[in-house]
Amino acid sequence: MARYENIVILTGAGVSAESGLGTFRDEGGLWAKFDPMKLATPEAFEADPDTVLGFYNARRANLADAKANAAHFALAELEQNWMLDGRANYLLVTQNIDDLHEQAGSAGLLHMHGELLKTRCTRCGHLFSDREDMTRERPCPGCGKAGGLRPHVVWFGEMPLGLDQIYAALDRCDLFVAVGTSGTVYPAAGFVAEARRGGAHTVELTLEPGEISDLFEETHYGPATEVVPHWVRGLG
Ligand code: BV8
Repeated sequence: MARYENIVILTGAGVSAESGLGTFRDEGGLWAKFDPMKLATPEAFEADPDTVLGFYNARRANLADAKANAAHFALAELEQNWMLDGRANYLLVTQNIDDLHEQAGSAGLLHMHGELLKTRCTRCGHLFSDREDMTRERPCPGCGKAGGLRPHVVWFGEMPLGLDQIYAALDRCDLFVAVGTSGTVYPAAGFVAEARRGGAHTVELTLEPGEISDLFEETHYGPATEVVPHWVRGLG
């Protein structure tokens, strides 16, 4: 097994599925019940803030008793070993807005679609950790005004976070691993092609083949809590 120096890992909802958090496109997934175009867009928030805030308040409450699973812990362990071995770079990019990677101890972590446990004020920009319900009546702890609170998440049509850092990491990586993502949302779904352009070895660890699976040189299918720890243990 080659010795890799620069790894980028991209995770999606599948890594949190066995922690009880819904995925988006699987049977009974979140988007099967709610139409994302009605809820996860700035237009939806503008048109019906109470419904959009209610959707995120429900997901925030659901997150309260969710626990990191063996896949999250395996990725945190990989990071520790990677740095202890003196390898150059480790970056974990997650599309997920939950805090399960943090619970497992991941440090080199970038939430490209934002974080459900953070609230932002659209009036003053104040960004703060928050587990309470967001309502139009609740005043912002920063400016004191009500009516401006929204979840610190990236909606469809909004610019994902950290793209400069992500593309720089993709350009230099020699190992790219996608875990539990269907490869349907861009620009995240385009990262594997970017990594291949830079000559990286590409690995997909997910339940079943998705839209971008044929772009991966190595694939392992099955539940993340089995496939991810097994793959991490086998890594040279
Ligand atoms: C943007 C946060 C401008 C909110 C989310 C081309 C280029 C650029 C943009 C576009 C483009 N084409 C279309 C677009 C627009 C759009 C887009 O991609 N639309 C799609 C629907 C076609 N993209 C955007 O709007 C993005 N912004 O484009 O800005 C721009 C342009 C160019 C360059 C830069 C910027 C913003 C997208 C972010 C939207 N916000 N979430 C919230 O969570 O409410 S997206 C949402 O879906 C999630 O965050 C997640 O990231 C995303 C994808 O879902 P997955 O994580 O993959 O989950 P999914 O359910 O789909 O799949 C689960 C997988 O797990 C499956 O493979 C399943 O098999 C597997 N699985 C299930 N169980 C298990 C398992 N695996 C292992 N173990 C298990 N037990």
